[in-house]
Amino acid sequence: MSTPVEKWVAELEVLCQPDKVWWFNGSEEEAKKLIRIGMEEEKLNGNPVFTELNQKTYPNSYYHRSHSNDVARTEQLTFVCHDNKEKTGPNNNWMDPKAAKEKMNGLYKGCMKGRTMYVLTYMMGNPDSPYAKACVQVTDSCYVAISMRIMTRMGKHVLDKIGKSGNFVKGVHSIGDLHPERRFIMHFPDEGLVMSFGSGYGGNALLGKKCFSLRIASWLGYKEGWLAEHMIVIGIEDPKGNISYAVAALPSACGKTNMAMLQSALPGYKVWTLGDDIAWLNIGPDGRLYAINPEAGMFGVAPGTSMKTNPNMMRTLKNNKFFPTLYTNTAVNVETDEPWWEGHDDPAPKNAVDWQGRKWDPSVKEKAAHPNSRFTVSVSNCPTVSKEINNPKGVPISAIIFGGRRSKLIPLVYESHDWNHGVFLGSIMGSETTAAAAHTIGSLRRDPMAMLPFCGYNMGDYFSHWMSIGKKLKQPPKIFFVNWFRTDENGKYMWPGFGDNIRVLKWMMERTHGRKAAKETAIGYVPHEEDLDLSGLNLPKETLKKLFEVNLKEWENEIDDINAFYYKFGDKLPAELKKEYEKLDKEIRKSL
Ligand code: SAT
Ligand code: MN
Repeated sequence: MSTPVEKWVAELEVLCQPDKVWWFNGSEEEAKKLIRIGMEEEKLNGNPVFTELNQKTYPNSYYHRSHSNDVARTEQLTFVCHDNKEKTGPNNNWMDPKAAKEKMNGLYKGCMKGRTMYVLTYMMGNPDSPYAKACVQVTDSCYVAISMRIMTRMGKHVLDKIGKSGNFVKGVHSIGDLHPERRFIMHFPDEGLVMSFGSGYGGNALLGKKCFSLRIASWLGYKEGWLAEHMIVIGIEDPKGNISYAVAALPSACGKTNMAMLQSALPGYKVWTLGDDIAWLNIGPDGRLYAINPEAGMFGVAPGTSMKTNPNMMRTLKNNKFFPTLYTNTAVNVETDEPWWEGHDDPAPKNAVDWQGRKWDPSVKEKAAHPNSRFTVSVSNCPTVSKEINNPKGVPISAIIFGGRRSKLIPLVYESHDWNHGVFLGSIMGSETTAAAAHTIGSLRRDPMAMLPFCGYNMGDYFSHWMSIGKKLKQPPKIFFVNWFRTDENGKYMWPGFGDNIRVLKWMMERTHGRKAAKETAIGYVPHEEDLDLSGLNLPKETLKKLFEVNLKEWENEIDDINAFYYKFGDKLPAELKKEYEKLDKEIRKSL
């Protein structure tokens, strides 16, 4: 008698018609074999899938070049297929589930002829955690298979967990012919199923990541009473050795990864890394909020990463505990076989190939590395990895941090009045676009909780769900908002950022332990100037004052913009959020 997993895989074998089926056991030996296959047999675009990097300076590291049209998530081809459009919400593309499946099955028919179907059995979360979920993904890409080994907890033991229950999240992936018009990522939340075709890129193809751990998981959380969030998880240690835990959601290009591995500028303080992208938040038996990071690896943006911006990431990349580390679409120095990217500590190589394999030297105008080039590395290679990373219960959360990139208006840090007001702050989160995002520079994009592309159901219902979680918590975390990017009248950043952000984290921790008072304003609690630890930092009093300034007279446009944004959610917008909006609106109108 075959098990539910075997039955499901057998059906896919008939549909996709691979030459071979390879069930992964998750061992290092197997990963080494697969890397060999990627170097010697499997091809992408006529090139080997992997090439070896300098094993002396970058041990266990391999290079992968994607198809040049396959370098990022494709939101316009990503669908959330609930049985009706309203459940999916204005924040997602919708397709009728039956039509979506027919479309995908058509694409999958015979798509693995001449290829191997890799069967990956893995857990999101520590298998011993009550919050972990068992998953199975099939793929015909050895790059995807190896990436999943880094990003998840993979192995045959997962099959024992699933047993006869048939309780597992399913992922079907084929790289297809990489034609951008035949590239689809379909989610079926009620079935716990993701179908992906035509891309090998992280968020499109590593189905345990954004597809399952955010889109599908957020729906499971809605039904089961927990939250799947686009958040880092960190521990903040004080000089006495007490560690408090926080989660943070920041839009892209706001230093999220740097914060996850922050190197403290304050002596005696230390940040421990638990997660750099995704957090699952559950209410523990004691009524507190607990976080686990369902992932086991980091899929980080390479350009801009250096000893100056993120020393702990650079150290992680040189560590060789876990096999392997991958580099995708960076440049390569052909004299040293080392990866390189814009913003790297090493000077630009004189003799390199760029991310598309073309000869490159510093006189070439185009960038050597793709702006979204990435490394894929196990979190266990990180020198600041928390000893709680595998704690099945997760870590108790004292603070939730939202943030954005705002040149004006928003103080360096402030604290919400209470849970509902904190959810309001998350819901109006927004960031001014940078050159990296292909939008007008400086325009404001609202991205509630940094979840807009990742919430697997109607975002109005999602806001209500946040409200209901708050009601169930006995000791809700405090909610903060940060903005490292406020500028002065000359357009210069007023706050040094990076390792100095520990000063802000320190203030938050003092607030959560009731050790510091704060100034009440219409937008929330702002620190008293003397309460931010500026020791060793030469910051003029005047600057600090401006960093904390709240000038309601300047908020008229902001509140109108929030109103327009909220309008999109129609009747689904919870009454609690409307109330928070109206309170702030009244204060602003009063000040004008
Ligand atoms: O979605 S990924 O995690 O692959 C990266 C991204 O945010 O685009
Ligand atoms: Mn992310």
